[in-house]
Amino acid sequence: MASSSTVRLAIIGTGGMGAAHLRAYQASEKARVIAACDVDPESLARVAEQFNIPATYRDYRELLEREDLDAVDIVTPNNSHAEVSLAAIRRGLHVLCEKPLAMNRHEAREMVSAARRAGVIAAVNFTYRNVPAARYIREIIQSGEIGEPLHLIITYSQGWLVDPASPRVWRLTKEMSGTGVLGDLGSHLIDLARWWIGDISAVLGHLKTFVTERPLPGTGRLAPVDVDDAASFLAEFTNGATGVFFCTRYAFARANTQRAEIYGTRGGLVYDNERPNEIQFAIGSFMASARQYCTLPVPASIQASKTTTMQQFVDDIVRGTCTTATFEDGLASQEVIDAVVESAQTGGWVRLPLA
Ligand code: SOE
Repeated sequence: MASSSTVRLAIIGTGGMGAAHLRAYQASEKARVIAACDVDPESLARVAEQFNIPATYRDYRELLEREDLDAVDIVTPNNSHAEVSLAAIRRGLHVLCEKPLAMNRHEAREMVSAARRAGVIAAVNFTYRNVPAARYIREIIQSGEIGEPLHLIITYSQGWLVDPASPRVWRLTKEMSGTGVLGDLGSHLIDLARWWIGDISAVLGHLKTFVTERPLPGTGRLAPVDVDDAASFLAEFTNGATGVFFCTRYAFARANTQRAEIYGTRGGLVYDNERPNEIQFAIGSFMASARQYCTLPVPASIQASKTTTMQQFVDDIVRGTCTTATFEDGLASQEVIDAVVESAQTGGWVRLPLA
């Protein structure tokens, strides 16, 4: 490490999410982004200038030859997460990788084993763990206040594909993305569900593609969409709770809406990411008989400690322990994604773990 409290980072991938990560590093006193890498020279130059990054690379292998790096943040399309992570881990670097962790569980398993062997911090950007309401929900469930969790209904709605002119970007291709909305948004839901309730033991899935061709950015030529636009699945948790999951890119007039209802033996909770500093709750027999849900502000202490995965990653490197979502969490989410894909293909329940 540059000094005991400075972490020298490189960002790999300078698109929209890369810039969002860089803004987060700007807010961290311990982070120093010393290099950026992207195959797209224009985006690379723009971001390097905007964030004052001294060195740029078109090829991540050249970047990884540097001797002065502590960590990399991988914000590339999904099909390079495994390759770039494994190369960085081989160099002994700490890695933060965007979600979904990989294209499938096989890649994700290799990434987990490599990170364990190397003893590096290996984190995944499951960013919604940092929504104050999501953290409060976890605290309440863990406190036992709502009793044993029985049900989770969780949805994630975006609407950008309702527009027929919405272009065929990489997220709409199996080759670069693996799956569609299931990996992109469903991975977040699976992670929140596991973080709140526990592991998932079986799923029954359905995937739907509404529009199978879209105009390519730039040329406008039509190109195939070969991934899911909407994904839904039923789930059973290992603790016996049941779950209903739904995510779509076809939710009219929705930009980025997550909702969840959690029902336990003695209480219920409601989460809405668009109201990040409050939850709704009903706990105990008095509220049960009144059939009332009340709004509860998230405690000031939780609101005040709001952070980003990027800041946590940097702090974790300095501290030497991973406190955010790990590659293991990324793998667990990936296993569920693969099981939903298999279930959608076969039409039947699929039990986890998969072979
Ligand atoms: C695009 O669908 C996207 O940016 C996702 O990739 C993010 O993970 C999600 O947080 C917001 O939407």
